[in-house]
Amino acid sequence: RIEGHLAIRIEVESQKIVKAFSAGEMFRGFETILAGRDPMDAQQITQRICGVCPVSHGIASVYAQDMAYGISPPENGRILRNLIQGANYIQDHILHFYQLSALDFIDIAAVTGYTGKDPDLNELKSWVKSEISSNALFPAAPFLPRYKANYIENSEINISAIKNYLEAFDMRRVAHKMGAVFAGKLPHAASIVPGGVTVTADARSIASYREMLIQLRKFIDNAYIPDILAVASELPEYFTTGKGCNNFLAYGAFPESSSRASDLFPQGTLINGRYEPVNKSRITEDVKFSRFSSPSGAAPFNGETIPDPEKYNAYSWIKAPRYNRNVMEVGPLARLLVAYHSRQNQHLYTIINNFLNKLNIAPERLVSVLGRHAARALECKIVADQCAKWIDQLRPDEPCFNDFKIPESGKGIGLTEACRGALGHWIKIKNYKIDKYQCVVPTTWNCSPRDDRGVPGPVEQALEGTKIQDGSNPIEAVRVVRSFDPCLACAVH
Ligand code: NFE
Ligand code: MG
Repeated sequence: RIEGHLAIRIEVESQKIVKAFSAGEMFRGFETILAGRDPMDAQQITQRICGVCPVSHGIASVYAQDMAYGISPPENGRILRNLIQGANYIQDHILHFYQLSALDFIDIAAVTGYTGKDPDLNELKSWVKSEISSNALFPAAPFLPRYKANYIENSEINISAIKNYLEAFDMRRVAHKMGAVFAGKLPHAASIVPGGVTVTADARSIASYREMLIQLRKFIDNAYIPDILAVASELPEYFTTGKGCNNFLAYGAFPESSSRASDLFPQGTLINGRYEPVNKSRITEDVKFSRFSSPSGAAPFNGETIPDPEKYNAYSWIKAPRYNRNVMEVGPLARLLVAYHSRQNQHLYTIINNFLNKLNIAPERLVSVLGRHAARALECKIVADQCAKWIDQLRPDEPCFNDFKIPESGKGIGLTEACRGALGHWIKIKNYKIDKYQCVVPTTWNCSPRDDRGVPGPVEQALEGTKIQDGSNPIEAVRVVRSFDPCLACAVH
């Protein structure tokens, strides 16, 4: 239940992780593929980096191109981009909690005690029963008591979450359809272009999006948020597990104006607990332990992607992005903490405070396995609620696109937030073609290997010190890694 090819190696002494190594196991080469192509290919090709967060790659690419061409979208275009990206966020967060993470906490065997009439649950119940009796579900380790001890024991919580797990498939389909109303199709959006979007908004498409959003908001309010609160109440020790580097970076996302003076999620860094605005010139990528012979420590505009599979001491195909040499965690937790500490958005500050009260924890406790899941769930609600406001701001049948000419040369930086965190695309154009394209991607930050100074990346740091009860089943390490929602397809791009 991890997207792509991730390898985690841990060294355990006296039931504690003393060293951890995170590795991307594959080279893809999108940056190389883009060189020499028409710049307008970029928002299409970069979306193919990933089937989970394609919209954010498309958005980052058109932001970079908007800057390079000196254009911006009309109001409708800006709002439609937000609505497409918002639909992708909702789909993706539901995917991560239910399909990817829930079975780390929920005991699926609890469904055997189900006595109600729900046909899906009854079908699942007979399937799980036959798997258990044939030991097929976990051939190497059938439902052993020591496994069970690690799961939630409250059967009511388990069964309700399993029911929602099944419904989550439908909800994700609804979210894809909702986004496709304005994206043309999903997961890879056809309509996102520099200057805006190629669709128009009319009364029918607005009504259609609105209707699907109602279903999704109901699911988020009645299933996702309560399930997170239930897991939190059952396994509170995960509020103190998997702390990590404790530095956070967010580029900001969902512009509320075309100048980006105010984004729904503000940009900023938190280093040693202090908020500062992002300074793009501080972003660099080290490759000492990555399988590249490119120069180390380069800023993205000077960055290169030269694969070196046999490189001595290198253990990953992921580069090591750093901010002013600092290791930075990115993602929903980073966005929430940056919003919270920057106080740029009072509305968000109040929502986060109320949520902390519901969880009955201090903001520091969010820097943990459960904190990352909770931040993701709350963010899903914030985005869905905001989509309801944006859809009302559309002006039917007004322009969604401003025309432009691709210049002979130019450069641009596109910064947004993909679900998993800060995402940047850097484009340089020469002779009307892409001269250079570099992506610095969320999971590249989070799953990065050691940097040139030997400092481990965020996931590696979060694993260090984690207690492992049973060396043959290091479920605690799995939970730490998965709380970052790694996507390796993206990380190695
Ligand atoms: Ni493949 Fe992605 C997100 C991006 S992660 S999922 O969210 O960009 O690096
Ligand atoms: Mg890159």
